[in-house]
Amino acid sequence: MINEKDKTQFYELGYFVTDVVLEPNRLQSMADEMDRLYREGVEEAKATGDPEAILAAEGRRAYGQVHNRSQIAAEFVRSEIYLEACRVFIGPDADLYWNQAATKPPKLGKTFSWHQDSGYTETIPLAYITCWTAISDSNLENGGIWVLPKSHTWGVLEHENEEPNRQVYGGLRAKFSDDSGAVPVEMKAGQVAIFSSLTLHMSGPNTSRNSVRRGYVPQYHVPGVILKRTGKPVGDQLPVLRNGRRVN
Ligand SMILES: O=C(O)CCC(=O)C(=O)O
Repeated sequence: MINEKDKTQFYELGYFVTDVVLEPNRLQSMADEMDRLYREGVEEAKATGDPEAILAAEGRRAYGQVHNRSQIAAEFVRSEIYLEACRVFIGPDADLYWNQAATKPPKLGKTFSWHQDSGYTETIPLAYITCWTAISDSNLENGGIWVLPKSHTWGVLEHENEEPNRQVYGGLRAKFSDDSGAVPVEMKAGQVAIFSSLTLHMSGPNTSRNSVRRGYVPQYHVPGVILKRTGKPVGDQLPVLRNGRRVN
C-alpha cells in the first residue's frame, strides 16, 4: 500500500496521500459511529437547556479518544494501512498516540487554522505521524484539509492562541507569514493523508449545501512517549504494533 514514491514524498514534502485503502462497509461503520458521537454531544447539550452549550456542541470541532467510546474505532485504529505506516515511518514498535473524530457539518463547519500537531503537544521524541482519513469525501467545498509542503523541515514553530468565532474554531495558530505554497488535499472516502506532526496543515469551512465532511484522525508514535513540558507520559499509549506485528 505504501510504495517508494510515497516514502520519498513523505520525507521530502512532509506528506503523501494513499489510494482508496479502506473498504466501503468499514467506512460506513465509522461514519455511523462519528455521527452517533456528534448526535450524543448535541443531545447532551440540549438536555442542559443552555443555548450556548447547544451551539458549542453543534459547532464542536472534534471528539478525542474515540477508541474508548467506540468498539468500532478501537478496531479501526489497527487498520492495515495505519500499521503499515507505523512500520515504515516509526519502526516495529508503535502506539496509538491520539485519535479524533472531526465531523464538519454543512454551514456549521469552520476554518481550523494553520498549525503543526507538534505545536500543540511537543513530545520526546519529537516527530510522530498523523493519518488524516477521509471517512466521507473531503474536498475544498466541504472543509477539506490543506498542507504546506516542506514545512516539516522548519522545526516547531511558535503558536499563538486562536479565540473561536463564527468563522474559526478555537485552538492554536502557527506564527508564520507565507502560505503561498499551500496545497489542497482533496480525498475520496477511504483515502488517507499521512503526514509528519511537524507538517503545517489547516482546513477550511464547510460551505457545501449538504455534504458532511468526516475526518478520522489517528496519530501514532513510538512507545513510552513523554510530553516535553512536563516530562510525563502523554497520549493514548495504546500498543498497536510490536516487533512489526499487530497487537490486538
Ligand atoms: O479535521 C480537520 O479539519 C483538521 C484536523 C487537524 O488538523 C488536527 O486535528 O490536527
